[in-house]
Amino acid sequence: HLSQMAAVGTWSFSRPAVERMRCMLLAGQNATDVVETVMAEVEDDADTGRHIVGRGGYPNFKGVVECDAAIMEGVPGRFGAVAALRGIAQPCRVARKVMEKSPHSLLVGDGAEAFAQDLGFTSEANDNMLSHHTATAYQEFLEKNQPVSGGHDTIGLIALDLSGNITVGVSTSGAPFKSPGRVGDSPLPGCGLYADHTVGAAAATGDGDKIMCYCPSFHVVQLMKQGLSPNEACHDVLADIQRRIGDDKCFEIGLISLNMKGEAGAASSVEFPYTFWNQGLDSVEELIKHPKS
Ligand code: SD4
Repeated sequence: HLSQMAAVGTWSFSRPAVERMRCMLLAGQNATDVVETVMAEVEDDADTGRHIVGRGGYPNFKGVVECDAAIMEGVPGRFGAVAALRGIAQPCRVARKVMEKSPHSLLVGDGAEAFAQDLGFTSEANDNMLSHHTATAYQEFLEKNQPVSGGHDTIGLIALDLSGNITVGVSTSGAPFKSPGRVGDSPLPGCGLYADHTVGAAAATGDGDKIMCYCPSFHVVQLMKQGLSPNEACHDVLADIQRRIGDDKCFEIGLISLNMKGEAGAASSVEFPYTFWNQGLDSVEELIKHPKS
């Protein structure tokens, strides 16, 4: 039985990434390779990630870039992640190695870097992890002690391949000028991402210090399991958070999801563009979620 292929990504800047995923899926590549390869390209490019992903992501308040990344397949137990990882330009590739080569599921900091080096990854000097933009922004931060605004460009990608495999990946350099050692929602299963091959997958972006308190990606997948569409599930999860903390007090959170039929959905407390393709579409679409839509 051949499934409907599909790909979804967070924010407008994921459009070329989802375009690449489309080509790779149509060429018969499997969902995990597609997510890892495309995500690694975004991570390694100091510009496409718009300053919150991998190389070219904002550093912590000591000026050091620390990345979180995770990958999860729909198959039970297939999860790997790294957090507060320094000096590695493609953290999602290390996350996949954690999933495949380590008895553990999440490695952090120095231990994650040592694991990566053992597997042949080269650690880079922090200067190579900064871009002109982020190095300048960090100097301004030191001078004015002003945080950057509007920095939500974490990449979340979900792919569904021809054989019906679903994989979700998330990668981020986290909150700009965060405390060293700070870990966000992105590498935490159920928070930044979740997948279940009987149902679908979901990913989150936004204020990770808050997002991780609600396990929204797990919740979205559970609601789809109960029969909700990807869109309904994302909306219900957001509405549940808003009900609990007060509509007007809601933090920034954007959710994307994809089910095994290749249908996508999203919901967000802020204006949230996301990009989507499935076999029924000639090209990748950009859709925009507004807080009340
Ligand atoms: C974090 N959730 O580390 C991430 C940040 C993010 O778009 O999504 N930015 O908190």
